[in-house]
Amino acid sequence: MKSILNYIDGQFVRGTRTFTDINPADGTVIAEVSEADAGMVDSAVQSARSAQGGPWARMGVRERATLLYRIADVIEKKFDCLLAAEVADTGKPVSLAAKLDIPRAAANFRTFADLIKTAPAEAFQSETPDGKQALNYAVRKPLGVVGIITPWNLPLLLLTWKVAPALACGNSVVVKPSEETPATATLLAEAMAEAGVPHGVYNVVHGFGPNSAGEFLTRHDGVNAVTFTGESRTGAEIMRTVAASVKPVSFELGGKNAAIVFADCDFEETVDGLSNAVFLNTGQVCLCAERIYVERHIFEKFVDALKQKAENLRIGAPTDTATQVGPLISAPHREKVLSYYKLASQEGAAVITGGGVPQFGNALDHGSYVQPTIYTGLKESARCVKEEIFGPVCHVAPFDSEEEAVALANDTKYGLAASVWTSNLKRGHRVAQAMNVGITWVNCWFLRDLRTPFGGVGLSGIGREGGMHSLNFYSELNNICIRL
Ligand code: NAD
Ligand code: 6OD
Repeated sequence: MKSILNYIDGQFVRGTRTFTDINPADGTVIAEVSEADAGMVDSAVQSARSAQGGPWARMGVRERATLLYRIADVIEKKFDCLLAAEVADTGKPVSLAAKLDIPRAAANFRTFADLIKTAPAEAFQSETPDGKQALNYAVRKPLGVVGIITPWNLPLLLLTWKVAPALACGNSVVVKPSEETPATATLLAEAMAEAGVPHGVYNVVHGFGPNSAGEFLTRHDGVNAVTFTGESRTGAEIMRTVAASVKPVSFELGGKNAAIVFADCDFEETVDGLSNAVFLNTGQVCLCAERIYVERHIFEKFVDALKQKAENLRIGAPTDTATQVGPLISAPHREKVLSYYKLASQEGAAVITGGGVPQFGNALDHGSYVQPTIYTGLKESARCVKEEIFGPVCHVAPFDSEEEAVALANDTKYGLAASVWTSNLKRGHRVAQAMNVGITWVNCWFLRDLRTPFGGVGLSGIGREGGMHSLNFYSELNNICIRL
């Protein structure tokens, strides 16, 4: 059987225990994964600390950027291998991973290589109280060792979204990928070695959260900062763990994102856009729209059109290039999503489409599939409208005025993303600015420019990633004041 190993100080290392990596499309075992115990996590952190004193620390910014470009090149060279591993681990359609996940991994390294070469430093000409001159300038230094903990929905994309800026700033990292999707983090170690990244700069420990590699890493005194993407509840736990040592944290957490559809929208474009926003990656993107508010005149027409889209989606094997919807990540996650499908009916929802499990009559019946699902008729206080489900499902409700739509969209403890669909430019700006979220798209969704701030408010996170925001998190600014 294939083994997925930890990577510490440039060596692939077995753990004392193993767990299985399962293909969610058919329930088969892909590999056995070596779990890092507390001692191995400690070795990984020590190796990352040693790297802070080695050739990595002496490397200039230009040389570091060159290395990041080389990592991107190796990722592209290993495209097929990374693609196959990501598809097997996640069950996402191969067409999606080929278009989104793997190209973004390379783009993440190139973006932060470009940025670090041109990152400005602040400087101020100042005056002393006695009228003399002083000069203040800031220098950017690495934080040291960064602990990186990532989820399963976009494994390589989200891992490299953190590793690339952390390395660009001169840090060394210990990463703990999700136990559900361990493969590409270890394959990235091979890419790092091939690109010539010094030993100890990139380390991987596999395992779970509490009382396992995740907690051992966040609790470790040798870790200077923690960056985490995952559930809001997990973020709260990590916050408690790191509080004792006052480590800086960056958190990208859950969402219950709203879309607002005005009657003056481009109808076809909106239905296409929102079908994508609800069902992409089987609804397992933190930015997915689980709540859609539609102006009353076009409510019925919109629900019918979205229903047609949902029913025409091709559900199937992730490796089939025609597949648009794959399985959920795991059997337990399917149980969770199906429990919300059941709850929606108990809460009084009308099921417009879906609500169950598709039947294939082949090995996919052992996979974690659910039907794309649309509900209407729920009260705004219903749990299915308030809680993140993280599946291919949305609730659609009508509204009568712009003010009402804004109030409904903002009535949530989350605040990650929103989308607004209208051909009225003034209203587009006005409503976008009224959204209590970190990211609002107007007439589009998940259209990314990697230099822009990305993050959430409320239960959706702390801090911003992207562009200079990432570079500022992953560096310490040391201000130097010189009396002239
Ligand atoms: P999760 O919180 O269950 O797990 C994420 C990671 O944290 C895993 O590697 C896990 O092993 C680790 N972990 C769990 N408990 C831990 C602990 N106590 N200490 C240290 N590490 C711990 O999340 P998930 O189920 O993998 O991902 C889905 C969630 O992630 C959804 O809520 C989704 O909205 C969110 N998400 C948010 C963003 C964003 O950018 N805001 C992006 C992707 C996913
Ligand atoms: O595109 C990104 O940079 C990003 N962080 C996406 C997150 C998606 C959440 O599932």
